Amino acid sequence: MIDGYNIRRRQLLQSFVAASAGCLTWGLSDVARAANAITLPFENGLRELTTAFPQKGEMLLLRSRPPLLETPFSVFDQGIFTPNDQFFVRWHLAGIPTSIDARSFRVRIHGSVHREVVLGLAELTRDFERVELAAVNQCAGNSRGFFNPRVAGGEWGNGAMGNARWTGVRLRDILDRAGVKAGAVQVRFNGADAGAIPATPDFVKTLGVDHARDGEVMVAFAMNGKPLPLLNGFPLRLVVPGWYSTYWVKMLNDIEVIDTPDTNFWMAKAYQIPDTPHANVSPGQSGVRTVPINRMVPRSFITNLSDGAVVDAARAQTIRGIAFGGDTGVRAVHLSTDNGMTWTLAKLGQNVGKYSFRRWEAQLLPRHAGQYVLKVKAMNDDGAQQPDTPNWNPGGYMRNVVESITVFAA
Ligand SMILES: Nc1nc2c(c(=O)[nH]1)N[C@H]1C(S)=C(S)[C@@H](COP(=O)(O)O)O[C@H]1N2
Ligand SMILES: [Mo]
Repeated sequence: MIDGYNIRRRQLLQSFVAASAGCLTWGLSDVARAANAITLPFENGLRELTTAFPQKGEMLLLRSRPPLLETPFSVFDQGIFTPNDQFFVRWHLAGIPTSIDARSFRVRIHGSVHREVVLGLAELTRDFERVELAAVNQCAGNSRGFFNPRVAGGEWGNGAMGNARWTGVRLRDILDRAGVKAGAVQVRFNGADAGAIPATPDFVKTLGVDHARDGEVMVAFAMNGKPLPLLNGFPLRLVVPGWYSTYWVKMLNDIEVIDTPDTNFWMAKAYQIPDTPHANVSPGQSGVRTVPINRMVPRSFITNLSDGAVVDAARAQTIRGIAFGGDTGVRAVHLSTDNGMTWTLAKLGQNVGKYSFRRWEAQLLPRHAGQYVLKVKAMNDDGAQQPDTPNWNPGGYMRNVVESITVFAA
């Protein structure tokens, strides 16, 4: 199904070693002052383009340490898989290992289990069935910069997302090796990163036991057929298809089965959304019950034209882009070229799995010179559609309003 994609174990292990051999360092001083910059269309949207980060090509710089790097939007026009070297990067804590020794790296499975298990990369790639799936990894705060009124947090444009083919082993198989005890309720994941000071709560995330054992949640060791870049979680990360990437714990070295619900900061305080339809509240509204963020919602984007583009009024143009369904597949994408008055069904590209980006394309037939407001709207396999008006919440989470750009036919 996925063409020519079959990494052999030996190659994989060799590339692990190669990837971990060099000591990868970066820091404020290493970040070259690039001449290039991009202005995102909101207040304080000027972003330097940087190539100063290890294993990364040109990225929009939001913050150096810990790094926040956004994918330049033009990358999404090139295909449905986001190249590893331009895949966005987001870390919360300053203490990120700058090198990992693939030979000695271990992940420990412990807690409410019958036997503690410690696995190296050799065992993981040898003793478990290998699985593979295409899935979108999207930050809960993707597009936060567009929130109005503005909210605190990483002021991302639309590039805090990416789609990759993930290869790894089922979390269920690993948990079964340890034997989850009856009465266990959740599974907690921790990576090799740490805060700069002990008072900073360690970044840990939790899933319910049934979700963790659903056979789709994966411990991935490869991304688009190659070891994960260090900044995307080398050598192992959790992949939680259909859920926001806050759960996709990177540099995963600790899996703990727990028998009481987790109350740590990153579950109980951070990444909480209003328990309202579409996580939507009015600015200033108080007393709203919140829940941990969870499933993604559908989105779609035009990728071959940007706002303000000039197109040829004398001929039909192909408009194309990407869509994803969130926690299920894309059922339909509609394009409007008259500011939402009428809609036409777009043609969908190849379906490589329900959690993946999917291509769409449609025609613009300018009948006269002038302005055209283009809108694109996706519906997922559960019938959920993008809303016509933006949702709002204090965390700046889950934006998925119908996107709109204006082009000029001349
Ligand atoms: N260990 C660790 N894993 C982490 C995080 C982190 O700070 N530390 N951040 C999470 C969040 S909020 C996001 S958006 C994704 C980003 O994944 P990426 O950097 O591979 O794009 O990593 C997730 N996994
Ligand atoms: Mo995130």
